[in-house]
Amino acid sequence: MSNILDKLSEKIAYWRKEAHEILNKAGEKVISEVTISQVYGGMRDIRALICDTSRVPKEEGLIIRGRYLKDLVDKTPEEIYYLLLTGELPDKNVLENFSAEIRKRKEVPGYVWDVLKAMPGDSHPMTMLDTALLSMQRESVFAKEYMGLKKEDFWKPTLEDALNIVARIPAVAAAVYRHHFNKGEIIEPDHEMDIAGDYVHMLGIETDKEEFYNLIKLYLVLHSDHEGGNVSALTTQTINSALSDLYYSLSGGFNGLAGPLHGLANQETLKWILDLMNKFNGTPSTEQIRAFVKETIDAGKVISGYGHAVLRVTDPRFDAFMKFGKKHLPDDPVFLTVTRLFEVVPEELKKIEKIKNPWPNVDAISGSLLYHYGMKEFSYYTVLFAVSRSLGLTAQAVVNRGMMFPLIRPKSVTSEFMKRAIEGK
Ligand code: HAX
Repeated sequence: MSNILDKLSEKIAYWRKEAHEILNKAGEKVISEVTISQVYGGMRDIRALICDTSRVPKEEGLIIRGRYLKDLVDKTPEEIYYLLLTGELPDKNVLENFSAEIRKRKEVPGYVWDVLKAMPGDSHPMTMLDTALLSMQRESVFAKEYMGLKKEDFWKPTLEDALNIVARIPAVAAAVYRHHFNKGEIIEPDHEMDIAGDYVHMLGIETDKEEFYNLIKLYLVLHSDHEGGNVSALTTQTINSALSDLYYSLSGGFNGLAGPLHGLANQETLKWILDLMNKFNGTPSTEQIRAFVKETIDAGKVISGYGHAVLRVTDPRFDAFMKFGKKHLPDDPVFLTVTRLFEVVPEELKKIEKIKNPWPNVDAISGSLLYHYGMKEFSYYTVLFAVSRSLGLTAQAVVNRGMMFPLIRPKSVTSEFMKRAIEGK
């Protein structure tokens, strides 16, 4: 795997030098203060992590390695993964070499299928994906090699694990789909296909294959990364900082992604939309939507797919999916409901003072597109998200080990400490 190894060796040497200079020049400079509200409030906006794979300015949304999403929507997951890892988009030759590197690692160990088949049929698809991933921990190159390595080289076996996971996770995820939803035998990977094409092939859904391929490709690109502070990224990197290998770390991140306030929101959103459509026998009117939103809020629930911990505008990933929907499925009733919700929900959420962001996030729309192409089992949607997010989370870990970042270990304080802090003691 000399090409990506050589490229990263060069990049990591440069990034280390850059960090060294920053620390030498301004190590004591204050960049973020911490208020008591932030400590009680989920540490929002405290700048306390480095993540160079992507950033999410609150008024702009996802920017991957300095590039806006609008300039990346036509790329493949392989191109995006190379960009996340190295900071550069590959040219044709580099891409071919990198894609071949991934293709040759596709074979999933046979025992993974046994693990999946042994699980109760009603286990959530995310539990199945996660268990399958964790069962492969014995394959970790990092776990086997780190004892004999210097810290400077920890990123190399981490890269091995990262490439192996990214190459295999679509097959595992497709197997979860076929097994959990009784779709028949698992479909073997095709070693000639790219990540998105093979995933579509292994899911085995009867649909317009070309359009579904384009949707899955876009899906994998849009969900690939979202800086370092979200639940799954922070969890993955915290676990990885203890030198737990990427199988352990990513599995921890996936468990966070499986929460309804994070990645599970795509499942919850589609369920809510279908309930809404069932209640009103089809695409609801504006007034019916207003009533349903009120009913949901009054029941103490959130409107899934709306709001964000960082964003204060419509998520550009939502915009990218909207463009896809308008082009390919403008008359689909579920998609039409999503577009109508977009006209009404922000207005309603703006009326609730405590909600900081009334705008849709990516989960407000992704499910409606999958539903159109025949992936109607919405409890599967977070698995798709996880396949995509594996790109960013593993890239972050490779970079973090390359940078030799230490164990993540912030300080907690007691309520007693807070009381005394208020009194100025
Ligand atoms: N519907 C109803 N209430 C909402 C809301 C929504 N869509 N968004 C925020 N609120 C509420 C919060 O629950 C909170 O209420 P309490 O003070 O009573 O607890 C209050 O408004 C303030 O929240 P906030 O500061 O605006 O938002 P947070 O940073 O606390 O939370 C969330 C961000 C994404 C968790 C939140 O907006 C939410 O629950 N949205 C719905 C779930 C969702 O779509 N999650 C996916 C987010 C994107 C993602 O990670 N994808 O993986």
